[in-house]
Formats: sequence, structure tokens, C-alpha cells
Amino acid sequence: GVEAGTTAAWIERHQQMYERATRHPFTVSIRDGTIDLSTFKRWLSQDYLFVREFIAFVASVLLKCCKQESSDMEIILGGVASLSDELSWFKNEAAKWGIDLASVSQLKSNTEYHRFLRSFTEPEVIYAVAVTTFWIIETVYQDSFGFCIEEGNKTPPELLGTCQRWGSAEFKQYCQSLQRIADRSLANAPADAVKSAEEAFVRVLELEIGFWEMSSSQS
Ligand code: HMH
Repeated sequence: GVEAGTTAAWIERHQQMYERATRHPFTVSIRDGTIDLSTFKRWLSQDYLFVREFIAFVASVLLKCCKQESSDMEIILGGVASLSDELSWFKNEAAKWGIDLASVSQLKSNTEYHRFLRSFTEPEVIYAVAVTTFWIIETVYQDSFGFCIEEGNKTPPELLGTCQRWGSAEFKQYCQSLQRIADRSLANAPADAVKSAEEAFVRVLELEIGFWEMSSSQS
């Protein structure tokens, strides 16, 4: 077993990587108001494709959760439900920016992230590992966009809705619920699963950095 607060300890242990993911020049430029709007549109288009895959991933976490008769079911199910709103939000937002989502082609870092997410849908991957991965994926967005609406921001008004989607107090609470679930599951997981979960945690940070880089790169 592991003491409570495992995930918080990992954020400290991998502090540099965590900061690179949550204070990336892409999101910092939203907060500064210096973001180039074509960059924002590229991120929006790619993230729509990401979320479609993410839904399958979260559904697989829900399935693992149900199989072990866990009381976490309602929180995870809430996550699935909110992704339904999120898809509508993306479609609406894309229309606002004049993006045709049907013609977006998936960039390499996004494909790499999809492949990673798909590997979790295997039944052999245990719940503690999957739910911890789920928590850190959501947390990177919560922390990144939360920073864009904190005091002193110069976030352009047309981007505030995006920042609030993931930066809101409500989304933060949801991430904290996921963190409690992750910590509790890890406390009851075998040592090799805890090790896999930490590896997945680091991999998510790398993939998130890659995703921001992909969105920022000029091409
Ligand atoms: C790339 N990571 C990425 N996209 C998202 N929408 C989230 C995390 C959070 O849902």
C-alpha cells in the first residue's frame, strides 16, 4: 500500500515536467493576450479530435469502475455526461471561428496521444492505473486554463469561454474528486500497478507538452 497523497507527491517529484505542461508558452500566451489566433484555431480543431477519442477512453474507465463495484461510479459517469456537452461546445465554438471540423486532419502528436489512450481500453489495464491517468489528463487542462483566468490575466475576451470551461471552480472540484479517487485506488493497488500509474502520469505530461507544441508550431 501507499499513503494518501501519492498523486500530489508525483507532481512534486516531476515538478519541472508538470510546469512545462501547465505553464506552456501556448497557454501562457493566452493569459498574456499575445496568442496568435490561427494557433488557437489549430488547437481547437485538434482538441475536438482528441475529445472524440477521449470519450472512448473515459467510457473504458467507467467500465473498469463498474466492474469492481466501486462507489466512484457517479463521479466517472458525470465525467462521461459532461463530455457530451463538451462535444456540443466544440461544434459551437468551431462554428464561431469559421472552422469546418469535418475537414480537419489529425496531426502527429494527436495521433500519438490517441494511441496512448487506446492502450488503456484493454481489460488487463487495472482501474487504479486508468483512473489516475484520467485524473492527470483533466488536471493539466484545469491548471493550464485556470491560470489564464487568475488575477492579472490579459486573456482576450473571445477566449475567456474556453478558459472558463476548464478553469472554472466547478471543473477544479471535479478534478479534486478524481484525485481523491486516484489516491484511494493507488493506496489499495499492488506496487507494480502504482509504478505503471506513475509512468502513465509522466507520459501524459509529455503528451500534453507535445499537444501544445503541435498547436503552436507554424506549418
Ligand atoms: C489534449 N488534454 C487534451 N485535451 C483535453 N480536452 C483535455 C486534456 C481535458 O479534457
